[in-house]
Amino acid sequence: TWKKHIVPEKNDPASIESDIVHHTITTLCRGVYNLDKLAMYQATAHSVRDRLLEDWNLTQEALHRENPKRCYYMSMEFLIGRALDNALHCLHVKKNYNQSVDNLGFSLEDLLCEEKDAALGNGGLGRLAACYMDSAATQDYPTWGYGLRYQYGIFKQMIKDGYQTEMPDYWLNFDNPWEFPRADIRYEVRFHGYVATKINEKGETRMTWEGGDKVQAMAYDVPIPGFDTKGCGNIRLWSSKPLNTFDFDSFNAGDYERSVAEQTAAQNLTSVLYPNDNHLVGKELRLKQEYFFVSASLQDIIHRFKRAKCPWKDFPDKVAVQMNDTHPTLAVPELQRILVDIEGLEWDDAWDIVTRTFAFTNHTVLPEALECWSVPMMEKILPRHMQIIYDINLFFLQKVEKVFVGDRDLLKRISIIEEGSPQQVRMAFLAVVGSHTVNGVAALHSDLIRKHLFNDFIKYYGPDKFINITNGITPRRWLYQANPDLRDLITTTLGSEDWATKLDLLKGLKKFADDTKFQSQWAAVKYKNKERLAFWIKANMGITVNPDALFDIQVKRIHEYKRQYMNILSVIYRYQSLKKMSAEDISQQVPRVVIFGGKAAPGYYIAKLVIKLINSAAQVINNDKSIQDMLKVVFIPDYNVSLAEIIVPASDISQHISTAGTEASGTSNMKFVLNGGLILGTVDGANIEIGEQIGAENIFMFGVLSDEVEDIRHNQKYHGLFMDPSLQVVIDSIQAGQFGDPSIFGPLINTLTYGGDYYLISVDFKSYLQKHTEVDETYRDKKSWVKKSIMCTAGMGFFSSDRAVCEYADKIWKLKPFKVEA
Ligand code: 26R
Repeated sequence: TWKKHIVPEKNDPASIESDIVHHTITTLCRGVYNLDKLAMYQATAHSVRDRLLEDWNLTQEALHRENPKRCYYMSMEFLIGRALDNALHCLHVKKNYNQSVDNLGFSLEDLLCEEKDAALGNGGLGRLAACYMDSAATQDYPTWGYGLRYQYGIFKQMIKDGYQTEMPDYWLNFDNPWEFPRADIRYEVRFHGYVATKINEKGETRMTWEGGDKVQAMAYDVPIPGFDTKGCGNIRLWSSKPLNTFDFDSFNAGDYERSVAEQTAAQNLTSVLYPNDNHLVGKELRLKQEYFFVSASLQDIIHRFKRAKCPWKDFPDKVAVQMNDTHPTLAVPELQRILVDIEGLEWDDAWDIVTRTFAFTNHTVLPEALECWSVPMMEKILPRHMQIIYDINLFFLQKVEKVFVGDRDLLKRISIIEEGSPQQVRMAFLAVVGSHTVNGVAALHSDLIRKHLFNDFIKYYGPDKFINITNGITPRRWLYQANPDLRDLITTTLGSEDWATKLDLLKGLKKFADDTKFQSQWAAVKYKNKERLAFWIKANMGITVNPDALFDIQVKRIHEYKRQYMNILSVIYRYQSLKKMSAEDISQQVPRVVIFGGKAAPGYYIAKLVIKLINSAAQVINNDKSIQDMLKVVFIPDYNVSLAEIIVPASDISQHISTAGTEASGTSNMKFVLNGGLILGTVDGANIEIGEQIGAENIFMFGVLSDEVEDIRHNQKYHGLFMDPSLQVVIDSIQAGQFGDPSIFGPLINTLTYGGDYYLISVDFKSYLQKHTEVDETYRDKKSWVKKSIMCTAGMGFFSSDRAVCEYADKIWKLKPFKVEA
């Protein structure tokens, strides 16, 4: 049929070669004689994308025809990274592409690096969304992502004089082959205006939202290839455009410039991803982004639902919506508004539909990260929603009050509206009330939100509404693609590559853990990955690191609760210890390379000082000949998904050392262990479950437990701090100017002393140093280390995002796979 005319059917190297040349001439309009790498990447990407199209169309047509229940994953962030390598693996055409690109005089691995990361996320939450889209597509779940098409992703980080500076990430500068603009899919989104009453066709009085300003949302589709399946998923991203109407009022007033300015403002709505991770800065533009996102997505979902002409009460049988944290929570009052004001349903019938549709995932317990919006701001921008939220709250509190008669304190605590001036809307509470299920992202985290954040809600709803789904990561990107040598070794050893979609099969490696030959193959792979990272560091930073040293890595957003500060303090302690040793003793030490990476929110002063301290310490330590290269410190700039793919396979140890109870889950911990790296970590987040899966003997854990933290903080407040002497020595050396002008670090040091050491660095410091010693001693015994490394990978089956997505589908979405036949 017609498809045959456009879809490439042959995947032999010669056919691929001619497809690439074809795109060079047609899509790029360039001659083959003056091609640079970027152009060659683009032609290659277009030819790969052609091969995805058939799957995408097949899947979407079949879904349209059969109309099964679907799930929509609503997320303000998708931290996807690069697409080309992933697509090549999913389609199983990488070998042949290698050959074709080679024939054309380029190297495929070089071309892959030409692609800009799609960095539409801050960190954990955004990357999780990307992993879940991969797993949903691979397992044929009819799931779409909805998000925003920011023109600027997370900023580029540069280090100048040891300090972080930020540069805009204008990632759409060149053509992006991985998105399809859908000029025909547009919706109007309103802001401001006023609420009026009207009489509808049934003669009932209804509210109506009128006036205000409108902008347009246009859809861009990003195909998400599944691995080993014809099925192909989709993320629909919205971009704001000016409404193509003419503002006659402005025109009549002769104010042409103002008309244009308004159009520009409309476009700016989706310009930039807010770079704050775990810290709310209640900006009006951010609230507008959230509503724009929710409004466009719901209009699209409802448009699709209506095509099948089902009655409204069936909506929850056709549609499940997962809210990735509270950022999409305005979807709750928005759906209620559409059903009551526009579709004419009764309040209770509408509310029943709403609460059977939505579910909500909480990703953080940090109080400063919980979204609250001021009522006056909300009233101004979304007047009708504010009324609906008040009504939702009123009906909810009335029901609570029936069960807990006269408990004023409870009502005050549980209210969606927080009293104060101004009043605030607690988005997490609105999300709980508007959802049928709420989940945390690791066992400990889910326990903690049941015990604290949502405890009052359990009194009313009972415990079943609050469940745990431990996070997962996609083994395709994070092992199969990022670690080709380990992939091949595992595949040969297990006899097939089925583990890539059934990660539990990795446990088959356990029986080789004592096999000397396998151990040395395993160690050789790790060594090669460390060489690859060492090469990158040399080439990009000019620092020489020795792959024989123990690679000790901490890469994640820079935040006080993640305690990169404690890490660098311990590095300085190690440095001081080396300085006290004789040359002979120094030569007997285990050499270490300590690697940091991560971005600080641009307004997060203390986090930026941590980066400066790391770089200042590195400067001194790396240039001190007397320690015989036994210690090196590297801060890798601009940590992102693509860099993670090089860094993760190269760790001996990675650090996940948050104050107990503060890291909801962590997912990079899973990535490192999957690649045979050991963890040095606190009893927090998913570290705990990782330890249970791989065995306590294969993980280095230390520090106080989460249920001790409150008491310790209380004691510190009333009885003062106990500063560990080893920590005091380190602080003294900073204050003595050993790492440059000490006045720079004053505010940072104050967080330990005058700040009351909120994150308990001085409390955990001693046991942290002890664990470091244990790590060194264990590393000396290469054989037992390799065995641990093998046992790490072998025990990680549980942490596949395939398992996590299955749990969401079974327990929350009530969703079945929908297989597309070839
Ligand atoms: C609203 C704004 C201030 C904001 C708050 C928090 C923006 C972004 C965030 C990011 C948070 C929610 C986040 O990324 N949390 C991380 O989610 C991961 C995936 O579940 C967890 O692994 C990780 O522990 C958690 O910090």
